[in-house]
Amino acid sequence: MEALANCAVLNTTDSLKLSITNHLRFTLGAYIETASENDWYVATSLAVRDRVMERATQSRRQHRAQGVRRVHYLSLEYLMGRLLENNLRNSGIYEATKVALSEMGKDLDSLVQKEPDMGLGNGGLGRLAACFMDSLSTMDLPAIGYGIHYEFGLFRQEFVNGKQVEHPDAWMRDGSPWKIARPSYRQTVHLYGHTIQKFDEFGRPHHEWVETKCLLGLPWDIPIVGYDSNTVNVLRLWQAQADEDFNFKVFNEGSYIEALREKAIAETVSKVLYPNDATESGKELRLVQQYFFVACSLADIVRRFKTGYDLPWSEFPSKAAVQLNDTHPAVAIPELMRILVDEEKLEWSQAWEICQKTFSYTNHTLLPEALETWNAALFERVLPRHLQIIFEINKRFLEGDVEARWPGDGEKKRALSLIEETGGKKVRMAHLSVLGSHATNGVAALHTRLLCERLFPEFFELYPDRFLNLTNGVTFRRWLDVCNPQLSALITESIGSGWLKDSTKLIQLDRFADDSSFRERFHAIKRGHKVHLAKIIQDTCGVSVSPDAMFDVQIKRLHEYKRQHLNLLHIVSLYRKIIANPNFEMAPRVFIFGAKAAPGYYLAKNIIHAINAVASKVNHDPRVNGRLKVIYIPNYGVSIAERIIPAADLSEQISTAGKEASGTGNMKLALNGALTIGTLDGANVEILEEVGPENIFIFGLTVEEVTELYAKGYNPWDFYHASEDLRLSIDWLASDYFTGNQDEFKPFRDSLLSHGDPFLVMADYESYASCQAEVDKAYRDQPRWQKMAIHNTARMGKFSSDRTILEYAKNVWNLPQIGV
Ligand code: GLS
Repeated sequence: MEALANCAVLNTTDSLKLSITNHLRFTLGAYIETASENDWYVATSLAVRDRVMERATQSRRQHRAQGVRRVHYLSLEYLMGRLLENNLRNSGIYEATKVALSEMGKDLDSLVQKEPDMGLGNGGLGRLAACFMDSLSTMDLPAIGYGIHYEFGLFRQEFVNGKQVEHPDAWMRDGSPWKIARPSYRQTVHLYGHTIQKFDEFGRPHHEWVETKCLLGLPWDIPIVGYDSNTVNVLRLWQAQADEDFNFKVFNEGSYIEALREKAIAETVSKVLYPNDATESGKELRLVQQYFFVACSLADIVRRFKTGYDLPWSEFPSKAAVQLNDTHPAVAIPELMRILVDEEKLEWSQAWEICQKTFSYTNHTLLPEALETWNAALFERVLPRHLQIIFEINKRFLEGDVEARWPGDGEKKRALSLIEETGGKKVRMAHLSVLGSHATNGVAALHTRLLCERLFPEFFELYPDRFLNLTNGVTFRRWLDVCNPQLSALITESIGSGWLKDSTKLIQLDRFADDSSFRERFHAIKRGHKVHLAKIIQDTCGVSVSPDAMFDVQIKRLHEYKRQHLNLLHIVSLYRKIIANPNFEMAPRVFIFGAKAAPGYYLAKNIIHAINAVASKVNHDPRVNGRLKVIYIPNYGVSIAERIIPAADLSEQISTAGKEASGTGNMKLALNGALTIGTLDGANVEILEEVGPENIFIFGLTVEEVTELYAKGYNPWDFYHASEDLRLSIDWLASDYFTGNQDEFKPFRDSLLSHGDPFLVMADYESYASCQAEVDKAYRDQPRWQKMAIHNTARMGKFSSDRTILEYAKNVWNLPQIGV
């Protein structure tokens, strides 16, 4: 690989062998003969890391020397998965390392499995951040990712009698070879305390934040290796530590135990990731986490600006762009104002201009329950100065732009205010994010339209030019090259290399859909992955499934709006039909689920239990006779996704229209040749545009039809009475048949009937079931299905995160691509 020519000598098999054995002997103190598999994994990772670090240092130097603008990606979540194989393939030394290890009697593929997933995120939002980090390095963009070094990532899921049980995920109990401590860049963070007004010698007032508690932030750097590029950016994660000074005082007062208790409390700040996806939690610790990582990151950015350049503050935005990944880091806006006004003594208006030029904000959801608000009293206790600043921003905004545009209009002021006044004062973090940024984007075309029309209509009216769409994407390296190297090789053989870095080239594969020998090879690769997944299913679930059945996959967080229960009702209906008619004909299907529910989300957990209960009946019922299997793979995460996605035939993307901002699993599955059954929601709309209506299965109400239905008055009972199939399926599921207890799935049934069916499962059921019948017909015509699958892979070029990131770089950050 040309980009690595300068270190070619380091990348030979011999050099890698030497490096690995040196790490075994000198870093780990292990004998080659007796080293454990884990030792070999660590030594191999360190050998790779050595090669990568060299380039990380070079990248940093070059970025500094050229004085380029950098983007700083602030995200509370990064769902990285495993790093070794990705880093090997991205840096072009996978084959050499495989040979080096095999010459020493080791199998790289099994060492790779030793690495625990770095699961510092909940779902799509966190995985998107990880894909973006990959694309930023690959596209040679100067970037730093900032986040929290959680000691415990997303919980490990287990099923006990079909119910979800959560266990801690101690992902770095044994350390991690990929992270490097940077104690010289430690930061101090202040919290709590109160503010006082002081006056300078000219009688001008200013604010001081005093009697605070302090925390330290220790940065850990993880190198991010680009594909076929020399740029290595870093992901910098902050770990909370107690401030020694603070503890000393208590020590000196003689309370040793109390001092250590304070220390332990301080360190809980980076202890654990909040396990809610797309829901707000409102807990004090969460606010402290948000501020902690934001304050550390901004201090780091400001340090770099002050030490790297001798420039006035007005130039700050020309060196630093800061992207807010959802509202979670929105407290960065008042924090930068505090730094500029209170510490650097800038005029308010100048500071505000700098803020708006620096920040940009991505909205990831329209769900009302996910829009973060903070109780003002809580906010004031934790961050008293920041609340004052937010009030001041709000006052100037309402008296300025809003009054000028809508003089005397109290309604408009209420709608736009950063403070919600009903039911106790609350800070609206989304409004703060829009107002403090020069750009706000949605993550798919439909989502952005709804953002402008429904979520922020007044802001959109006031500042239309600040809104734009940037449709999500996924990295083709992890989601094709790493997880499906066989397909990656077939594509390269067919259309040449280059498509992994320029995804528009993938369309050249389209014509191979008509080539039967290509179709056979494409199909053989899919079948190979299905055989592999069948083995995993046998090992983890104890159920045998046929690789010739259709693998129908729904993998994503468990949430009512994603409608796993719609899928389940259809399964129950098939089960009933099979039992009622022993000759019922259908293509054999394996329904595969993977999903974690937030631990406090009662109904989601009830749905998990229902899926498992149906699975255990269906899988053991001889009357089913191989036509149906239901599998719930426990502990869904990045690594298991890498096994499921290449093996999927059908991709379930069945959210209620208007609820899924984008989805990214939909892109990964289609890229690997799965056909989508989906609603016109999120990025499905754009997938339809790309693949064409003949290569996708669309059903259900559109956003407009959903609105109409509600306007008319939605009554789920109407649908219950109108469809015998639906009625029998729901009632059977809620009976004692599946668990022996007729109350077990009452919450499930109630949510769909007496509680109003908020996500329109009943309304969409018939359309879904008949669309599934179309899917069945298509699968039974294998040549047709395989053509459709190839068209899906070939037409996914748009959904590379490289495209997304280049759009951010051009339309939001104004960043140049820098070859290192
Ligand atoms: C999410 C959305 O729910 C997804 O539709 C979206 O693909 C993802 C990335 O933009 O962001 N928002 C969220 O809070 N969690 C998500 O996965």
